[in-house]
Amino acid sequence: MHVDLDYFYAQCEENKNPYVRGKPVVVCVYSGRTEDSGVVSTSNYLARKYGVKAGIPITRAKKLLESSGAIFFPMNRSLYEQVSEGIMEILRAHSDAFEKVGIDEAYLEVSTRTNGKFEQAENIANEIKRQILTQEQITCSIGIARNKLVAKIASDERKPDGLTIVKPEGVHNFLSDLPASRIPGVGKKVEDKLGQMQVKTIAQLSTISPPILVETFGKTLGGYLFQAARGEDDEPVKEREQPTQLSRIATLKRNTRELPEMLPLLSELAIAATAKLKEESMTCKSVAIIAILSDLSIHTKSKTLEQPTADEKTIVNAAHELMKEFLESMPSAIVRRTGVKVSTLSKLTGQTDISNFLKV
Ligand code: DCP
Ligand code: CA
Ligand code: CA
Repeated sequence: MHVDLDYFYAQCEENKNPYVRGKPVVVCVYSGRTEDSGVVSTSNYLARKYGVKAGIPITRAKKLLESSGAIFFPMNRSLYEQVSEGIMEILRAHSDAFEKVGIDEAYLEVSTRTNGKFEQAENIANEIKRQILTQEQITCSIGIARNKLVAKIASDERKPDGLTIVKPEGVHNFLSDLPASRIPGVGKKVEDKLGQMQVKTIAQLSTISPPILVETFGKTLGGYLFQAARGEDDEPVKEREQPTQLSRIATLKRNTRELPEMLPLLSELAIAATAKLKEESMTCKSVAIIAILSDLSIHTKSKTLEQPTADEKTIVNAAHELMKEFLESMPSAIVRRTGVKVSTLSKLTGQTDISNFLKV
């Protein structure tokens, strides 16, 4: 089963700001250079009717939506991460094995709990939809098939709030007329090359011989396209391994050893590392700062916390303290890049822990 949340960031904004319902909604990544510079992260389906979609410049979106009453939001990643986390818990509970593949999608192995019966998988899918809607007011689209590839293509077939079941005997029919670009990994570049070979649909792709695919796309991609055109895929649903540490690194505006000059960036990195920690439902027991000096030498300084935490303030303060100590211990250090690393991670499990954790 592949589950993908519908117009995810925009749907989160609709829920948080109910007054926007019925209007085009656009979530923007402002670059900060001029007032409207930046790109669209995503938009709701109404905005998409005007041609506004992920990746287009904000200025273009504003023109397309002129006098439509559209509402523009800056990206609020921590909100979306919180909503996502609640949903992933629901999905995990309905799976034999669970693989999150992004903030808004996941694969669920359900073969064991359904005895391989598609009817039972359909029941699970409907139950998942109901729970996500009740708990997080979010709609999703689900694809069910005998492998990840076909399930993923199926989840994209009827959006929003779709459920598409492709039984093994139906794979060939399902795929045939779809454009080759519906195959995951087939972007603009591959699509263009296929176009030059007169290949538009998946059925047409399946007529191209392996040597030609390999010659055109290389061994890996060529081999993948050959199998994908036939709906073949034997990748297992992989439980993702838990990370043991997380870090965020960035370059300072200019080389410096002035603490006040570094603190804003250091705080930002600590906050980003904490956000990731929360996304993974984890805590850390150690915090470290990373300093890459003007001579490109790399230094770290770490400390162990009194107790495991995912508290932003604690982690930011620890990073500040460590950088202060580092600069004092290295009187000649001129810092070029800086980072924050959290380690000794552990997983928070159980519903009560997670809800407590969200209040932190
Ligand atoms: N995203 C982004 N920039 C992109 C694509 C996506 O910031 N170029 C973000 C915003 C999306 C989220 O990732 O809400 C999930 O991406 P999807 O491709 O699944 O798109 P949506 O969920 O927005 O829409 P759909 O209903 O088509 O799945
Ligand atoms: Ca989505
Ligand atoms: Ca997605």
